[in-house]
Amino acid sequence: MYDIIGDIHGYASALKRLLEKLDYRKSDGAYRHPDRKVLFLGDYIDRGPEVRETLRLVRQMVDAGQAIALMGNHELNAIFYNEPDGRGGYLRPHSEKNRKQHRETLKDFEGNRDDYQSYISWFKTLPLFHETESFRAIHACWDSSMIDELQNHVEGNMLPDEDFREAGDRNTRLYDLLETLLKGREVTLPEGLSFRDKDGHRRDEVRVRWWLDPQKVTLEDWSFAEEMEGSTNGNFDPADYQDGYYTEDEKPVFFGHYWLSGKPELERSNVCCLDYSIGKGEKLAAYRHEGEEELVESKLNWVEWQGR
Ligand SMILES: [Mn+2]
Repeated sequence: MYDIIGDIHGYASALKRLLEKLDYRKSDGAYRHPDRKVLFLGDYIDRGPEVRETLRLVRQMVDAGQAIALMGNHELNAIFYNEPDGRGGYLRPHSEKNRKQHRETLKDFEGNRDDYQSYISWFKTLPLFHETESFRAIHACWDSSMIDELQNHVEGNMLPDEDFREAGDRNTRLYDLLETLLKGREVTLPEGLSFRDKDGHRRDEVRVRWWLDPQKVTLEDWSFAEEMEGSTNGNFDPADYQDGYYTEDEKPVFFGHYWLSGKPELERSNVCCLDYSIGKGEKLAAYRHEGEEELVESKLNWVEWQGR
């Protein structure tokens, strides 16, 4: 049985407090529980001050057989940031924006280049998703048909080393698959509508709640954009979005990624997002799963940020 833990983003001290709250204790070099294991949902790095300590702790648990650590989009970005593109640059360009996103990680590894490179190699071994009899887990978006497609590439839910170059090429299907599964499903807004993202950039591609039926919700409820700008004659026509969604009768699914705020709660009895924005000074959340098909809010646990 698993305790499933959301995005950590370099806040090792919060992770230790959460593990202790869940009755894990450190022995023989790793946190352990007498009869449970942890499933981490990815995004261990960037943002927080203790990236290296977070990675050490998570990897120790994985190496000791006490945890599974999935890949998040930040780990994938870090792989691409370090992977030569064959033309003198990198698959993820070292632009100001990309350097800024990775800054806290680079800073924490300053003077420890070998250690940094060893984690980059380790990231390549992280599984992209996990499924058991009783639940599913992925960093951002469970799309069954895309996961079926990904099965042609993966071995043991991991991408083979030699496929990362293809995965970092925007012109490949593999890139699209990882983009959706690890960064979430996005749709283009109807003409005339846009929104501003958290960095103030105007955008018309918006993340959507992929577990809701677009035929039955408003555009405001479906999308993650807080405030729309502009107007449209065409309005929102759900008939334009027939891609399917994660239905009420599927297995419980756990994911992180969406920077939720406030008191942790379930999205639905089979849908649980565990990213409660510790990376922005809020909470680190977990769900104690005991095999149930209907998730219950009383099994959510969390710790508050306590300052640096
Ligand atoms: Mn993420």
